[in-house]
Amino acid sequence: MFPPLYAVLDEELMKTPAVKCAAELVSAGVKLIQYRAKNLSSRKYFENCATLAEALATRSARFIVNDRPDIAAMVGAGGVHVGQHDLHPADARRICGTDRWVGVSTHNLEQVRAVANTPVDYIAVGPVYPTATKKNPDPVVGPALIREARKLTRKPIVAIGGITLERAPEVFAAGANSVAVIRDILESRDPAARACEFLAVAVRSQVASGSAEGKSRGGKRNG
Ligand code: TZP
Ligand code: MG
Repeated sequence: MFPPLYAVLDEELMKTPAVKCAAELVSAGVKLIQYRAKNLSSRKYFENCATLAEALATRSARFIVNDRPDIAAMVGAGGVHVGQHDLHPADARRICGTDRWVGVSTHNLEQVRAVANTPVDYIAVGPVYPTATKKNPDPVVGPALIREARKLTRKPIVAIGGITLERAPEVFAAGANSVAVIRDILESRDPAARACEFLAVAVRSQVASGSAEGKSRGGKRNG
């Protein structure tokens, strides 16, 4: 099963040190964690990624490095996430090998189609809703693009951009396998408790939609 919650640790929005924040989220049951830092030097980004990779190595979560396949490979991370302006997923794959995940951001159906038959491990689609987190975001795509993407690919789809606990059921119902969340978790008073709530919403949504994930948990198909 693809992890239904993808917690993204943005360096500028974390209220506790990254390693502590990551450890708390993993203890809450989060299985997929990305580190994102847009304003650090390459050297500092590498150092922080190395520290996080080491801290998470013995944990049950996969650690994804944003933007930089080279750093993901060097620190022994569990994967890399590339956008439309980063290295092409095929080149990220050459650097990261087959054991690490390569995920890619898409913002329209054409971009989804372009990666649907390439060896990426998941396709992120967004921004689904307005977001203040990403600088110069692409236009909001709404859950409609998740529905269209779902028809195009069986690869895991990760919804991103403005995802809140309240909006999560709608994107799972549209066909997302997972929600990537920054602000709603990091800015809450208790990020680990908030993550738990997301995980509970994911289970309820997947059972309600009769997805494979829901059925593997013993849920019944709805109609
Ligand atoms: N890519 C598309 S939207 C976004 C990224 C990195 C930011 C998502 O952050 P938030 O705070 O969950 O809206
Ligand atoms: Mg990027």
